[in-house]
Amino acid sequence: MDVGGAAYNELFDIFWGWSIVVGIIVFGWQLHHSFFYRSKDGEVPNVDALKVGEFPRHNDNLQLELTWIILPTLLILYLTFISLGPASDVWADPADVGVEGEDYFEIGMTGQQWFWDFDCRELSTDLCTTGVDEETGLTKLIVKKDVVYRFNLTSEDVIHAPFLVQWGAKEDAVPGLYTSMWVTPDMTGEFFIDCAEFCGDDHSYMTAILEVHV
Ligand SMILES: [Cu+2]
Repeated sequence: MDVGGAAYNELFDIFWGWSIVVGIIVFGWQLHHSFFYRSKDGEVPNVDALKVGEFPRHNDNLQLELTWIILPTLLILYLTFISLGPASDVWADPADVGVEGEDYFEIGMTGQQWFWDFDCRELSTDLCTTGVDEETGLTKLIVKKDVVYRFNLTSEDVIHAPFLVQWGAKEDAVPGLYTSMWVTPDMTGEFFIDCAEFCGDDHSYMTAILEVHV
């Protein structure tokens, strides 16, 4: 069962794949034509019979024009369609994505200019511990690998957005509102939780440390 980032990572790969296919066709086409249609030494100039101010209709190719309109349109429609899925993974009711109430752990997360504050509630166990990183002075959240976490987000002042790049998870933290973000850490180690919404002078330093243990 995957909640949150996994679907985005899959999408990322699909978009990469299609970018490579489209890139090869477009750049290959351009390179080929740049050399193939170059005028050769001694060639009669203006073989296409072009006239200044006159559109060269005799070179029209309706089939080709339709192809380069229809194929990219279909590709974009397909990519738009598959992009809708992960959005519902992130915001769906957990029961709809196969997570029962007791199968996930909720962590309160509050953004403030310019740090993140975590709340493991009184349920604090090895599933969730908070602290301060001695080396950097940043707030720290310690969680367990392969546990489904639901972050309940809000803000004390302006809009912030925690971004966990390793799991493709990012959501707005809005003052006066509760939003949520699902993350299932599947790697151990220390990671940054950055702010992805410009929130003032020290926005670029608004980082917390996420430590994931086994
Ligand atoms: Cu911020």
